[in-house]
Amino acid sequence: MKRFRVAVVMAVMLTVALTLSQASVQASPSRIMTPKGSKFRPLATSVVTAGRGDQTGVQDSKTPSKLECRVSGDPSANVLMDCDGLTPNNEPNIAVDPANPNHMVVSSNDYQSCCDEWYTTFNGGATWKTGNISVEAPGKKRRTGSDPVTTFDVKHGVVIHASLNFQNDGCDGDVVVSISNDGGIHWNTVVEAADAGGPTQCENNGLFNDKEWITTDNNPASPFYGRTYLTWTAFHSVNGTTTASPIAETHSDDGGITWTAPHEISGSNPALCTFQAGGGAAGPCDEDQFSVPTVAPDGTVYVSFINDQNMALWESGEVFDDQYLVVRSTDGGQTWSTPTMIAGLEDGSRDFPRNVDGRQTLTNYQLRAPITGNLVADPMHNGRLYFAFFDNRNGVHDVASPVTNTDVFLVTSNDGGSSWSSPARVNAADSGAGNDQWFPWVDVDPSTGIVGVAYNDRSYDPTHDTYGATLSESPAGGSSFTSQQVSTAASHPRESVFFDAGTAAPGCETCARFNGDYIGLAYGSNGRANVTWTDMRDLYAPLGLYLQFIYFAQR
Ligand SMILES: [Ca+2]
Ligand SMILES: [Ca+2]
Ligand SMILES: [Ca+2]
Repeated sequence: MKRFRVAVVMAVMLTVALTLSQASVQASPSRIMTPKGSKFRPLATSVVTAGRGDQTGVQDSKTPSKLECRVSGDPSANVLMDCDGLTPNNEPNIAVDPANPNHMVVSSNDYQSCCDEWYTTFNGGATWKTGNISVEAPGKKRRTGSDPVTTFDVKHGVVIHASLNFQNDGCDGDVVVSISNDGGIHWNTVVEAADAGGPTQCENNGLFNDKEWITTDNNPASPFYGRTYLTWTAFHSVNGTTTASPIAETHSDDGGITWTAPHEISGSNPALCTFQAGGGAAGPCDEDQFSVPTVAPDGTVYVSFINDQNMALWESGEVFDDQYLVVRSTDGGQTWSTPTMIAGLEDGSRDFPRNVDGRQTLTNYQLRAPITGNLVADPMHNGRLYFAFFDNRNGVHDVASPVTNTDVFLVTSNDGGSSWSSPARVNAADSGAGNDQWFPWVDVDPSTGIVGVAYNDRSYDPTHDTYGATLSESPAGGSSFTSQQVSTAASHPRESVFFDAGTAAPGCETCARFNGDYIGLAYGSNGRANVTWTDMRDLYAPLGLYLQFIYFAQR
């Protein structure tokens, strides 16, 4: 689902700018925290009536998951993953079985079902079975699933898929998991890992859990082997005002069936979390979003998350440049360190254009483009961490009308997140309005330590109207990258069947406002990079516009 704090900026920046112009930067500006308008708008699906492939699906006799269809293709080129119909799939995540690199599970948002889509291969991506997942137990209120993420738990022999299930009125947002005992073909009804308190708890009033991520400690030498960690954002609101959004954590030692009581882990740091909504002393780092956990070989757990409270990062006349923070646990998630800063971002109130929904976007696009960076622990070096992100530091920023030339950056820590390198640009040097690289995902080859970053890339088109997918790789350490184009055709987000911006965006009426908030990359033990992304190459001829599907490639 994903609420983004940046969406509130437009509503309050005038007030805050006035405050800043009248007071020193050190003074705490007042901010009225309002709901983020986070719901996905209904899709314009009525124009699409013709399906393709096997849309009927087979309700499984043993479990409530549904097998819809099969796809095949050449992973050394590109594989179209969707065969369930014309409605969009986006926001793909990919997980590789640590014990078998040819066994992988991809998941995505699925607009043809209540919930998420699963895609499972046992032959390195040449053929996939795919279907619907995140189904509620009989008798429970049907809810919408979103925010797909999947992990392999080698010790317990299961695949665990996490999603956010909520009611369509924005209430009862619970973090749930679906468990598969056969490698990702049949999935059970969901287990509630974090209960937001029932239907009376809504995103605008009460506790609403959002944007979870999941990972498993699969190292047999770790003291916490077989423990699965789940983190998310706990949005607390009172009568439409968000009061806090700390990161919460729970973990499971039985393959996802039972979970510990959730607790907050984002902590406090008076030097880094200076802005406090409604006043109060600097300290609590509780305005957070988009947490990602990762586990080092020694069992140390690290969690990164974005935070907007560091006023030292805000240039004169603007607010809410974000920072990424990290916390760590050396006792299996029982206690957590004070947060330290990974990197400061150029993504404040005057750094990006806004789309028709008030979301941060890219020049000449309407796609919402939040800074969803991820953290990964090097599986070969305890204490070495990589973090990938993008921002507009190389574009026109800190002005009333920003122009994007976003780049992807990597930072490295060799001391468990206490200190970080300066950002190294991952993509090739470029210039020009709209020459954007965004939505990076970083992973490490467990056989060599090579670090790779996959991302969306507008450099392949001289007009930057279309985008492709790129994989950049560096030797261990992440200091010098070589890049290759992974996508074999251009994506057309300015000519989209779905999520169109409409007349509110003159000249960009058919521009898509949404194609997910991240893409996926995962290395297998065979040293192969597995990339999956939201692709918009497929033309829907009756409208002359393009569809939105998941694609896969192996390099
Ligand atoms: Ca489906
Ligand atoms: Ca800025
Ligand atoms: Ca760029």
